[in-house]
Amino acid sequence: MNSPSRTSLDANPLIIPIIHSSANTHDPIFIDENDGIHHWGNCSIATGSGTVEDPYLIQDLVIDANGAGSGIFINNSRLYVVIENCTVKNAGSSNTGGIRLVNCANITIKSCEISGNGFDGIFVHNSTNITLSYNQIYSNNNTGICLGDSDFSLLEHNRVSDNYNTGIYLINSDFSALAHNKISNNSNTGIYLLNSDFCLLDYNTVSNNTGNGIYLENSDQNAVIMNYILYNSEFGIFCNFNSHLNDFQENFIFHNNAEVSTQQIEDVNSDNTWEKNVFDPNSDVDVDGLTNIEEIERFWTDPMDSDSDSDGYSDGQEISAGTDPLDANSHPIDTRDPITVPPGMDTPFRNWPAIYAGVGIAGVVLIYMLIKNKRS
Ligand SMILES: [Ca+2]
Ligand SMILES: [Ca+2]
Ligand SMILES: [Ca+2]
Repeated sequence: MNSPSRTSLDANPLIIPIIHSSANTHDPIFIDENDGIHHWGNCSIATGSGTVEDPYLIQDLVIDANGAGSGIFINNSRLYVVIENCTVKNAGSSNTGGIRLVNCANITIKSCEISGNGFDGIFVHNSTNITLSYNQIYSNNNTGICLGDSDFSLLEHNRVSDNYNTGIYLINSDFSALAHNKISNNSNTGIYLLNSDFCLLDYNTVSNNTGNGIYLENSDQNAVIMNYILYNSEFGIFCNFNSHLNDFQENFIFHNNAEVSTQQIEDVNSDNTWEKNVFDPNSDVDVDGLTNIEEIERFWTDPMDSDSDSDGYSDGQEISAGTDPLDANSHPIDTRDPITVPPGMDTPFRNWPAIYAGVGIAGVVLIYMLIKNKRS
């Protein structure tokens, strides 16, 4: 196998999946379960019955809102709904979303392309148990994803880029999990938590945003772990006043705030925990022969794991040999010198993505709190 030729953080396919092309154009969709006309039972485009086993399904549509209202607006719905593989564009310019959810629960939006809308890409208000995954949300005129007064949401593997305000904005939204999202080139903060507590942010890449990478204001007891925070114009992480008992661990925070100073973080409080964060792009934390920045930016290997694909050969050995450090079936032919993983590189947090499905967001947050209490 040829040596990987990977040079762009933006192109990393580990973070962004391929979105299927959509085909069928459709008018904007409005659902209101409290409305005698616009309830799910009258929505001819949706299949399913709204149960967990058979959710209402809106699929494979191209929706152009023609500059007014939202592309898909769901109001007062607690039935189970999946919106999948839709393209939504050109929503109006005030309090709209490409997709807007108000007073909703149990809705999943996945693998949708949401761009060129006049306000937020996805706008969720006063809702719970909302899942946003594998969406591409870009070039919207305000925030990419805005959650207001919405607890217990899961945002994973979304690409949120080139929006004209903050990338992901949580307001009064507790117990939410943001994992494996790529948040880049937005014209304000990457991830902004305002009055939002007990959230988990892990394995996100937050890069090249115009403001701070991650900003916490009046937000307590959040966990910010194993994120890559790079090339943001202001601080990598800014923990503003009245943000207490937050936990910042094992984040890689490089090349932020370059125009002002080399200071990567700002925390005006004294009771937040900062442990094992990495600020040197050119060190080699996992001792595999590749620098942190090479692993993150060029080879997309795990800078905390010397053998990213667990095939017995270190990432550095594989790059030198021209094999793929992200494919266990590709490794050097010579098996005489397998590496051992340096002790202390594993942490309980590394397994969290795998247990989301098993225990849900509340379970993950609970486990985190138990670990934290045990350690303190
Ligand atoms: Ca390394
Ligand atoms: Ca390997
Ligand atoms: Ca390999």
